[in-house]
Amino acid sequence: LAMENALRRALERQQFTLAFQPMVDLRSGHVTGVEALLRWRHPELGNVPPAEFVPLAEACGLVGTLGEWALRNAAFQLKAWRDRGLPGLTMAVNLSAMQLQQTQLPALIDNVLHEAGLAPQDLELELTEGAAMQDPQHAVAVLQALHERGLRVSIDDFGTGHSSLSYLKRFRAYKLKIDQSFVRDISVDADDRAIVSAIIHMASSLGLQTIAEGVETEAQLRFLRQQGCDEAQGYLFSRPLSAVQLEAFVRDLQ
Ligand code: G
Ligand code: G
Ligand code: MN
Ligand code: NA
Repeated sequence: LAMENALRRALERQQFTLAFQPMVDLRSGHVTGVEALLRWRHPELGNVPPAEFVPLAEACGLVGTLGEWALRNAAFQLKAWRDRGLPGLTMAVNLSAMQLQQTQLPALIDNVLHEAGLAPQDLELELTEGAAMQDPQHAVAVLQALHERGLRVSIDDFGTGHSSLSYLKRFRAYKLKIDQSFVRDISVDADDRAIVSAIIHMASSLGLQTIAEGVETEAQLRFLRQQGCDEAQGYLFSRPLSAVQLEAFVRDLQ
């Protein structure tokens, strides 16, 4: 209950912010989009990481409110960048397993897009493979409904969540985000190279896009390019940035 009150207060007192990490196209070198990452700046506790507060929000039933806040703010930030002349970015927003259980989720997303004046293709919804596989039958139904609305779903932390090829197809996924645990050691570990290569080639055969997460070195980037990975995200390009920093980062690259 104490934590529930702290989370409610944090929402009221605007202690939550979003950070934005660029996603880079490996052929053109252009920033294609950003991932919105929730941040909680608590006056006494300092920066509380999402790995701690998202599970708390789920446990006390506030993850719907928090998820809606993140979705709405991310959408309006993208609109603001467009109005300031930043072209062509997509906005990726993380969904938690519990948001998938909310029957009003597709309608909520419709409303937010409408209010922000965005099209479905402007948004990417990231769902971890593990969250999708908690109740895969239900996930198939929700992801189908989102797909019918023209929304793109990325399977996050891919390779850690035990999905099967048949589910990948039924999830109607648009993109696989290769988990950073496989990317970290591709320069030194032949098994990780084999796993990453297999994911990229399988995705390509299935008509899915690929993005590698946690790319930190030129050597990792070279291997990913050789294998035909579409996009990358990681400290090599940029850490998660404030809205102002992100805009400057994109303009510098143009
Ligand atoms: O940068 P970072 O430590 O913040 O991200 C840690 C994890 O928190 C990531 O796995 C990310 O998916 C998750 N996360 C960040 N923002 C959100 C959000 O808005 N909703 C949900 N459900 N998870 C988020
Ligand atoms: O949603 P997801 O689990 O993908 O969130 C990405 C997490 O990985 C965030 O915590 C983000 O800050 C972190 N991250 C992003 N780029 C890098 C990177 O290059 N290296 C490492 N170690 N972490 C990263
Ligand atoms: Mn993510
Ligand atoms: Na991830």
